[in-house]
Amino acid sequence: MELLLQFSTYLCIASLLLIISSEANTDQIPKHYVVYMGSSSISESSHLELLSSVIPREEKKRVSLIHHFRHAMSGFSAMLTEREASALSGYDGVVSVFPDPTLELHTTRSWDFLESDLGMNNNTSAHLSTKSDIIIGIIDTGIWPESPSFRDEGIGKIPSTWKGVCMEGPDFKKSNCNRKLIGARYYNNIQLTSSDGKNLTLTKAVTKGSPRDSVGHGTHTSSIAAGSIVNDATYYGLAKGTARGGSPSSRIAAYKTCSEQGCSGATLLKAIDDAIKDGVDIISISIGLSSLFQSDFSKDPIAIGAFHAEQFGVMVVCSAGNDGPDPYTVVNAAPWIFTVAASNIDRNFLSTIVLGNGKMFQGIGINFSNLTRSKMYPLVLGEEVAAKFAPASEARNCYPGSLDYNKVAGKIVVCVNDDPTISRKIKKLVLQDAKAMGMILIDEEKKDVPFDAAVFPFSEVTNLEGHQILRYIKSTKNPTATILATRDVTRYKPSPIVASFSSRGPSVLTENILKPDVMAPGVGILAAMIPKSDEPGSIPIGKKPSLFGIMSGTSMACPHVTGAAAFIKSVHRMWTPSMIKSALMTTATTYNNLRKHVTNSSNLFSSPHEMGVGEIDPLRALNPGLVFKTELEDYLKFLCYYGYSKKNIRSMSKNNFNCPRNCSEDLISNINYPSISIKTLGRHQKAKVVTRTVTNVGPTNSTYIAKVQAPKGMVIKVTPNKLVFYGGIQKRSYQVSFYNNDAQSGYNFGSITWLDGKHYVHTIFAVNTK
Ligand SMILES: *[C@@H]1O[C@H](CO)[C@@H](O)[C@H](O)[C@H]1NC(C)=O
Ligand SMILES: *[C@@H]1O[C@H](CO)[C@@H](O)[C@H](O)[C@H]1NC(C)=O
Ligand SMILES: *[C@@H]1O[C@H](CO)[C@@H](O)[C@H](O)[C@H]1NC(C)=O
Ligand SMILES: *[C@@H]1O[C@H](CO)[C@@H](O)[C@H](O)[C@H]1NC(C)=O
Ligand SMILES: *[C@@H]1O[C@H](CO)[C@@H](O)[C@H](O)[C@H]1NC(C)=O
Ligand SMILES: *[C@@H]1O[C@H](CO)[C@@H](O)[C@H](O)[C@H]1NC(C)=O
Ligand SMILES: *[C@@H]1O[C@H](CO)[C@@H](O)[C@H](O)[C@H]1NC(C)=O
Ligand SMILES: CC(=O)N[C@H]1CO[C@H](CO)[C@@H](O)[C@@H]1O
Repeated sequence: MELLLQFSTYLCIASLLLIISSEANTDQIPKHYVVYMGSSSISESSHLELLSSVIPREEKKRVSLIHHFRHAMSGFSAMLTEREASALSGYDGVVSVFPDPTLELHTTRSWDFLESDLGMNNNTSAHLSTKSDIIIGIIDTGIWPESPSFRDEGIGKIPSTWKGVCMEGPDFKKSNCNRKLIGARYYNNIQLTSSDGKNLTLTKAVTKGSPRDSVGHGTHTSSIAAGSIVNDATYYGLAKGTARGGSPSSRIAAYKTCSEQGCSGATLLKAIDDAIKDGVDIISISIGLSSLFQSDFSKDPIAIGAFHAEQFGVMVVCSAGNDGPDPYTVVNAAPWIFTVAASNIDRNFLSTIVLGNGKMFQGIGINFSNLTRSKMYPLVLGEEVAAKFAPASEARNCYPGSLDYNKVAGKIVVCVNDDPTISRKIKKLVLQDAKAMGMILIDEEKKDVPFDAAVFPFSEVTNLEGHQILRYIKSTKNPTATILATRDVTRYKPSPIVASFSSRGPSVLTENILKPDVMAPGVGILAAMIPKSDEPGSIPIGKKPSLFGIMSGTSMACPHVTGAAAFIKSVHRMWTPSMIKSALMTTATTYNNLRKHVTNSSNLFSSPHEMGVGEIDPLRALNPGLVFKTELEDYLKFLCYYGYSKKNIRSMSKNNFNCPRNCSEDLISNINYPSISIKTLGRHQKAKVVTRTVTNVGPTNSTYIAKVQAPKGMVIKVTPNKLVFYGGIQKRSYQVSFYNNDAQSGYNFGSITWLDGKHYVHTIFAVNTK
């Protein structure tokens, strides 16, 4: 949506300019472009020379770098016409040139959810006792430094490896940084100011910037990853408990690149470059391109930035996106990115509906309803209170303008959710505006994500319960109901389940890497919030704006994994990003708290395309036994197999890397990744053989035996199926052969687990059989 909005704004500007300057062609109007030049070390003046070689002399003003990427990677962004951009892309050393894309925050403001327990494991003693000098860079909407989650009591000196800054703004002072929030940067928005097509100049935003968060997203994600321990955190009495990040003693550096409207890709790339230079250990990005407009890796700022971060030993963790449950919606799917799907947790929020006949339904939602069981209110369907001339289909859905306010006042209205473009929040506002008493929403799809209706009585039920309520309404002359205040229930079963909104694999870019990688809590997460009071009715009467808020999205799942990775890194300082990723992947669980296989929100078996290899278990991940190291060479080979030109791959690698002679897309399955994906395997076709190498990080002398769980109709062999580590031997390789005898066509899933009696090293595979 945001992207579309951006596009149309741009078109508006563009057509305006056309009218003013009739000879200007759209492809001659300069736009913000990113020019990516790999790892080459080229000076600013050479970049400027490059620019002036394509920009006409009379438009010299445009020979200026908006962003200059010069630490971890090489390149710049500038205002270019389409023709100039295309000319530049042919130059030596230029890997790609692409228009600055707008990326989305992976949460939706209308989804204000609920749930607490930032802990991924109830046994938190291990997390809490660890001192951590790990620095987490959060690239997001900035930070609200006054939140109790960013206090620095009990936290040691600022790590000596920190080389960043605390930028000031009108509402942000150097003293807002401390030993917890050690750094903050912001980037000015780029604005086009011009009245003619030729003299388009650009000015940095007139208003002075600041790292302060005015959206809430960055404050929330930062506190999930590394918030300090805050006792008695609550959202107006709900989800009461201790709030804390996954690694409460890690440090936070905030990079503000986004506003509520989205994020400039060029700015994001600049922030990644800065964060690497500043000395962060892990970068957390709850942002991505829209799944509808995914670019190739060489034109995706997050993929480019993460590739170079990896070369500097900096891990990049990203959200998978909120475009589920359709397949092929996962974003941030490059193999050097840790891609996170979202699950619920074992807490839910029930809002009881009581009907006039005494029947009760446990709907889901957060509310501060002041209704009681002793008084009932008239109950109507949206279409029964439709405005004159409003189509019944719109009134059923409680669309804006479709209801007769006089008929709605004082009643509880039942609405359906046929069309997801009108959000729950809008329907609620319609009814609240009409002075309805409350709302019952029938919605199969989003019920797994509790909606925060604040003071308005609200409850959401499935189609099954909805039918019973409809039957009751039809069965009586004066149907009545009430909706009681929300209760939070813990130890909710089953959990985890895959959130319906979580984006699904496989990746549209390559099906030979399994994505998403893992799953973490992302539904109804209680974390730090900016205390806002601008929305009427969002705060219960007599209460102050809450310092904590409940949100859902893969945006919230991502920093859980960031915090877990920081926790592991604080114990295993020398582990590389791929070792930490492997440890979190091979120890993840595919079982829920009923000891059954994890399901999705339709109560069906959840596949690795929904949840990756499973829900993370950070305590187990401390001691994985064996790890898969994915090295730079693996990633460069990946690019060769994927089809990048040898010239571009050379630009991206520092040392002169040569692609293998034989490159084909199916060799991607062979890079040393902690999971296996095979895009196609024909029936009775020669067995597909994949090699993996494990590194022993457990006891020096150990023996592992492979246990295979094969899907029906497939023959899977592991050779050797016993790995012996002794003396100086740390690494062992093995091969897995996949043979399709008569497997059912489509994706088949299974696992190979290495066991030594103490550790299990669980690897998941996905094979698309034809
Ligand atoms: C953690 O487990 C203990 C019992 O082992 C229980 O008393 C406590 O309430 C649990 N805490 C949370 C936040 O679930
Ligand atoms: C919690 O974790 C610690 C350290 O991992 C362990 O020693 C302890 O037994 C655990 N306690 C519970 C209740 O699981
Ligand atoms: C562009 O701006 C310069 C001065 O900044 C002016 O002299 C020139 O006429 C302008 N060109 C057009 C096409 O308006
Ligand atoms: C749940 O998984 C099944 C397949 O196992 C799929 O058909 C269904 O669409 C999924 N539902 C959701 C909400 O993801
Ligand atoms: C509930 O509170 C609202 C104000 O938020 C008030 O207008 C209404 O009368 C109250 N309803 C009942 C039943 O107390
Ligand atoms: C190249 O790879 C293909 C498929 O991966 C394989 O069949 C072929 O034998 C290889 N050729 C050489 C020369 O290695
Ligand atoms: C490991 O095995 C070697 C013999 O292969 C033995 O010499 C050594 O003591 C063993 N080390 C441990 C820690 O058991
Ligand atoms: C979360 C929630 O709903 N809290 C309040 C709802 O309203 C009742 C009664 O007014 C309160 O007791 C709850 O604390």
